[in-house]
Amino acid sequence: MYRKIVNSLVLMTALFLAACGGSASEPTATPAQQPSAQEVIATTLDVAMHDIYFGNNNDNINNPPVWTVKAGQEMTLNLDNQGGLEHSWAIVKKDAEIPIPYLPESNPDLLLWQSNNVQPAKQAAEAFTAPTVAGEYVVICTVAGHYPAMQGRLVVVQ
Ligand SMILES: [Cu+2]
Repeated sequence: MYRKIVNSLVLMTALFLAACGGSASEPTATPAQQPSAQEVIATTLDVAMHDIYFGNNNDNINNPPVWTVKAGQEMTLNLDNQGGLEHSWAIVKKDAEIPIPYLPESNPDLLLWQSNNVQPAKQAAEAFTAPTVAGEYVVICTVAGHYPAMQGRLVVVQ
């Protein structure tokens, strides 16, 4: 009799654990990692440059790389030119119309800020101040003809 009760308790415990185990497995599944705003907003931007696109993929027109910064933040821009051509990184004024192809000498007023040109296979670090007005800004390479193939987005948050 005693053994039967013990067996029943063992069975019930096993069933209970099995049931709990089934439901407990869901919370342990990897949750979607939503980075907090503080994790996203850095004071340093690392930008890879290629011929002729920013970032890792040659699809800047359809899928421009996005860099998020805080309005008015003093930023360090680390440019890594992995290409065989010179490249730059320039912030276009909000809602400005960018001619295609972009020619640097013809439209200097379009830009809020631009880096110096980085020579092939060279790196450069520059400082700039993020725009003070929140919003999305187009970033372009100002070397003649590289825009629109070479572009990104600077998202400025308050
Ligand atoms: Cu370029």
